[in-house]
Amino acid sequence: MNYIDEVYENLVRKYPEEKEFHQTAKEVLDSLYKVIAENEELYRKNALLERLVEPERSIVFRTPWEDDKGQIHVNTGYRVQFNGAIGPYKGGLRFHPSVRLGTMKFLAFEQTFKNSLTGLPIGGGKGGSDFDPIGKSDNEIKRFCVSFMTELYRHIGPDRDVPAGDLGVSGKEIGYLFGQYRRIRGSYENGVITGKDLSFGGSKIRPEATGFGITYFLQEMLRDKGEELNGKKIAISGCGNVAWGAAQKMTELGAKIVTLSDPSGYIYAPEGLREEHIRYMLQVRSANLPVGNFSEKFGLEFVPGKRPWERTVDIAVPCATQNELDRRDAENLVKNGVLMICEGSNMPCTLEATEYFDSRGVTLGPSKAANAGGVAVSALEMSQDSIRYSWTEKEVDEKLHGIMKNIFKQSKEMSEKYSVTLAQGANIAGFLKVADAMLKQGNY
Ligand code: NDP
Ligand code: 2IT
Repeated sequence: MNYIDEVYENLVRKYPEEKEFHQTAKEVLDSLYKVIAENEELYRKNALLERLVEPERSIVFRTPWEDDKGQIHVNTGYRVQFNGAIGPYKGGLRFHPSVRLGTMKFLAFEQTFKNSLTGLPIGGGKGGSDFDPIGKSDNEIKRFCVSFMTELYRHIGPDRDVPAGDLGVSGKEIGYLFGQYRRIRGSYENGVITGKDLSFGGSKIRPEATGFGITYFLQEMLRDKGEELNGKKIAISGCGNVAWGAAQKMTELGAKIVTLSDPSGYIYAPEGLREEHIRYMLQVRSANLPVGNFSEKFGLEFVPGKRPWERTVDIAVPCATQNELDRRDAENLVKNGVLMICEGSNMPCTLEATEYFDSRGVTLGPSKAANAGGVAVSALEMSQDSIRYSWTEKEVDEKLHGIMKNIFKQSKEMSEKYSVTLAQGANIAGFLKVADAMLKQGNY
């Protein structure tokens, strides 16, 4: 049997429950056929692919915490240290009730290739918990973060593993987590976590970085097709950190953002979001308000229980969560003339949706490449913490812009070299660097 198919079948047999991990593994492995064929004997002999799909380490721990009434609850904490060949494990923490080990493995696997694409020395990791921050008081969130870090601290460090935020984890939680780490360690190692406030070693532009990076990547995709962002009608999903950064930069560059969403439905702004709407997104995110509030406050149309993909737009930019755009959504978008898709959230398109876009010639900017700006600025935050210095907004933004352009360039070059899609080109570029480092370091 073909080496790639063999590795994939074994992993499905070994971990039958981990559907999201199967999905990302299949997507990546399927893009490597031509690359593996060039050197199959070497890769097989070194069990390179078997090692690539098995995390170096998965840590699972009990996280008890006390609610405001004195009742104790128990959640499960995770940290998957997937691949440390090119640098310390790096990746966010997700607090969401859907989190399981398989979710963490899928995200940490994706992170390995994404981090490699940034060109910066960071390995792949991800962590989190099935804790649901929605409906919790500030004190409950704080007690949860303290408990989570009281176990996590022994597995992380500025040269070892560096967490950050993700879905459900933003600056506030990062502050509580770092405070507890510092207390336990008794030394000021602020490079241990990124996404910090500016007052204790955070980087300028980190909150905006993922969304700005998506915009810069989209600009490259458009330029490549002889198009420009100015005047484009764009559907964004989600209403959190990533959606906010993307809406802000795309609007500044002349695009019209016509939708935002959450699990309850979406809002429609036919003339495009205005500055006051984008500012209000921050309040919605921090107070966990439903997007329907845009309707009460600004009179925008709210469509309950539906996704934004039913609208006629030039570009779709999913920024909420995994598998939020399926084959039916893809058919709708194509029927309505969508030009391209730029993925903001991790793995937003199902495999069937991606295949459909490919079959209809719709270019897809893959999340591993398009949303790498967040982790890239996290790595720049680590650099600033190491040299005990802080770069200006302009300096960080310019570095981010250069990194995103370079990610597009690498992905495009690989897609041309191997006659594959842009998404597959990104996987190949990310893979080659990690594989090279793994082979040169022996058999770990
Ligand atoms: P946030 O928690 O800030 O925001 C997530 C948003 O998506 C919220 O508005 C949330 O609504 C909404 N949402 C969640 N689940 C669904 C769903 N099933 N259907 C519709 N809307 C949903 O997270 P981020 O913005 O940080 O992350 C969004 C995505 O981007 C994730 O996939 C994350 O992994 C990825 N990402 C994040 C980076 C970062 O730096 N933060 C970097 C790169 C990728 P509600 O709050 O009501 O649930
Ligand atoms: O998915 C991601 O790239 C993130 N959540 C950001 C990770 C990071 O370490 O900044």
